[in-house]
Amino acid sequence: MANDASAVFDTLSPAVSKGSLADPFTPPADSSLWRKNFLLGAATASYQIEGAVNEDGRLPSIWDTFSAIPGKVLAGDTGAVACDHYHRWEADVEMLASLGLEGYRLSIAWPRVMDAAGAPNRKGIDFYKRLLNRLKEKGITTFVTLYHWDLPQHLEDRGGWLNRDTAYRFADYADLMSCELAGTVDAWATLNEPWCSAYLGYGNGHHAPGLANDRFATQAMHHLLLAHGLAVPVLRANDPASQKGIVANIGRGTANSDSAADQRAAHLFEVQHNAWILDPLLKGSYPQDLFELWPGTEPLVLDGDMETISAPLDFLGINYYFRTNVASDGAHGFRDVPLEGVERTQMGWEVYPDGLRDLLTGFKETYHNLPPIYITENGMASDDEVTDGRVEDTQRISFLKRHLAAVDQAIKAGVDIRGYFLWSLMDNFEWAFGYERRFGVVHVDYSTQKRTIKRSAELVEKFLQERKAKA
Ligand code: IFM
Repeated sequence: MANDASAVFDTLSPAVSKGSLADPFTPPADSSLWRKNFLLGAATASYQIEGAVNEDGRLPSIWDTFSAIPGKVLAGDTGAVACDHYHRWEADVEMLASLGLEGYRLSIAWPRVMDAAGAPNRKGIDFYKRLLNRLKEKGITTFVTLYHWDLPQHLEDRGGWLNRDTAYRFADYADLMSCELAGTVDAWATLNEPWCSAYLGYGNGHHAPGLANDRFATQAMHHLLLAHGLAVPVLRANDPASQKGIVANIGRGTANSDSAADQRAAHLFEVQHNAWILDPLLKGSYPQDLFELWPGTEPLVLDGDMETISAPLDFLGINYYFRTNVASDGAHGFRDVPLEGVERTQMGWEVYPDGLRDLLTGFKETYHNLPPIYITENGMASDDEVTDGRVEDTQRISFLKRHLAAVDQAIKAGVDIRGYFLWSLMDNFEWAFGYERRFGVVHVDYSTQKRTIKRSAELVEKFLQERKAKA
């Protein structure tokens, strides 16, 4: 399948070009990854893999509605079947365990487990009970995200994240799930990537529910963070032994020149991508520079909200993918200036591992109460094909190796990083890009649902075996 990324791919150095295995995965002997308590796992999300959208009482989510609108998702794809994980979960858990992965990060579909009146949907809850029990039997550490973007449509019909009431409904949902699943979850994350829910969902409309207004984005963000803050004490009360945290996607912004205007643009990029979420969580306030970028968009904040939002966390989940080179837009914002001649992935995203290290070390400086960190997502999409039963995803192997080296550098610089989850365990529904973009370390043939272990997964498995043998 031809695309921009494949053109860039062909220009890569021999060490990372197609078909070469000259750059294997195994980290150097002095890497922190050899520590046996550094958790190495893989992640997925409910709407991206489960399918079975009309089964066992599941209600529609905003992504069912959005993906049914022509033009919103590439090729008109939807999550109706996805990886059919709802029916194939047992084989998928076997596959995860056979790869030796130590951790699994999954999310719960809110519309599967509660009806519109807030009553439990027993069949949906039982699915997650069976899944988590099996993972525990296999000795796999479980990270469970409560909200990975599949808001029940009936809540969106009442305003979704623009309605403060959704935050309270989320706390009810967290209450139900933590009562039901206590003891099978090692770590709870309230939200996955509130930046995407707020900005892509309500700010530019690229994601469900598809609204486009900066003021909506800041208000949606406030209600998402409030939902998080309301849920944390509920999770603590119901499931005291587990860790509680949240997952943020972070973006590296670099300046296109040394000019003060471009430097300021890069700063504003990172305020918009990182400080917008991390400041309220870790400092109890919104960064004022955000409102320089988007004048007049201050959200409505009630007394006590910021204290609720900034309650201490046990961990912070960090998702990192790429950097963006920016310049001043000549007004009070920034504009992207894509760099030429850099390595890119199938998404067109620049491969820039230093950005992960630099952001993590920067957060340690900025936030004195930075909790322990898990890299809850990192990975890349490539145009993978099965040839003679094999998938040689050479660019991914090199990508993972370099990003894990960046994690090691951050650890050596003093950042407390406890684990890393590959995004993703298997190819899946990549939101507005449908099934074309393949992020998995396992290939999925969507016409047969056949899973094929990619070379990257084999090398991760080999490393984990070696690490185990040394322990
Ligand atoms: O697939 C997504 C995931 O759902 C959230 N983080 C980024 C991934 C790749 O775009």
